Amino acid sequence: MTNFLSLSDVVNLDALIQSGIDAKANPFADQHLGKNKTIGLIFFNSSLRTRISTQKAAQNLGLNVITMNVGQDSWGLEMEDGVIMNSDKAEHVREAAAVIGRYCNIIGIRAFAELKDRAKDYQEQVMHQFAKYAGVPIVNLESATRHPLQSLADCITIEEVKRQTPTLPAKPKVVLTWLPHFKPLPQAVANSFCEWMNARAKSGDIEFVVTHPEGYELAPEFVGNARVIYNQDEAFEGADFIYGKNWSSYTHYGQVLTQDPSWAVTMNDIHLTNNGKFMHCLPVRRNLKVADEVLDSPHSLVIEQAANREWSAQAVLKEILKSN
Ligand code: AN0
Ligand code: CP
Repeated sequence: MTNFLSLSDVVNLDALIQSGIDAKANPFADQHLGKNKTIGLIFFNSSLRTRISTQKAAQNLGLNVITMNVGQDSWGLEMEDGVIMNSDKAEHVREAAAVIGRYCNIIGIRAFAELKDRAKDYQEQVMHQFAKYAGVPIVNLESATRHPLQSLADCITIEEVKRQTPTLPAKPKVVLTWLPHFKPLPQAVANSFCEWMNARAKSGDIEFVVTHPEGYELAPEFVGNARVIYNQDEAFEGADFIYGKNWSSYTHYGQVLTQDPSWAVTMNDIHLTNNGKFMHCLPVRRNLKVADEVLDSPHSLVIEQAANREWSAQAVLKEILKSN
């Protein structure tokens, strides 16, 4: 593996999931791989889980870790080529990426969608500019359109529950549901979850359904062959896993079209499922998107899911270190 920008960088998904599960059982088995090497974690946006879990995974592999918040710790970075740099951005990504690439053997980058210009966000300029000019492997810590380390942790979490729960059907039903929120959020987590769950559905591991209000259709390249049901109750029937996430509209780009509270997940929703588990990438706003009674019940997997971010990062960094 050179870069980890999306699912397309993964050669064998089953093996990568298993590598994460193995890392959890034996975190320090590969400490030699990162010895005397350095990873730089570059954040254009806030983070709790991604920052700490990736740092921890890197340290488990023997890597040195440097973390930087762009614009706060460093200069603001210009991404556009050929512009006169007379804005508030004092440094160009061409120099910044090249320089960080001289200090670091791997670079992780978090850069959310701006949610203003759809074509621009979906071009993934920040990831591509860093990949072009850094000269070292790039890891996506959530980009404008994807959050693959989250999706890998989600796959690990579902796989673990499958192995621990013999009563689950051979192909558990996984439902991605939109949740209400007053602020426009990126589509990245939902896009990636669709991408990775469609792959799991294709290999016969799960059945995958997406539910959201009209107007919240995700980009067709991410929805793929998933079944889309606009009625949330109908979608939840017999579900084994409910994955909640808010995203802003893709078609009316970046807009909040509804805040309908009936889309929040409560125990009434869980009762429609097959004793289903609730998943969310976090951070989650309690009682706006999901009720306390769900998050505080044995149905919730959110803490285990966040814990698995360490093992998803470790599986990916191990692959990169082995092949570079
Ligand atoms: C971000 C998002 O929706 O993309 C990060 C989630 C991991 N969430 C918020 O901004 C609240
Ligand atoms: N799930 C996730 O990526 O969380 P952070 O934004 O806190 O990193």
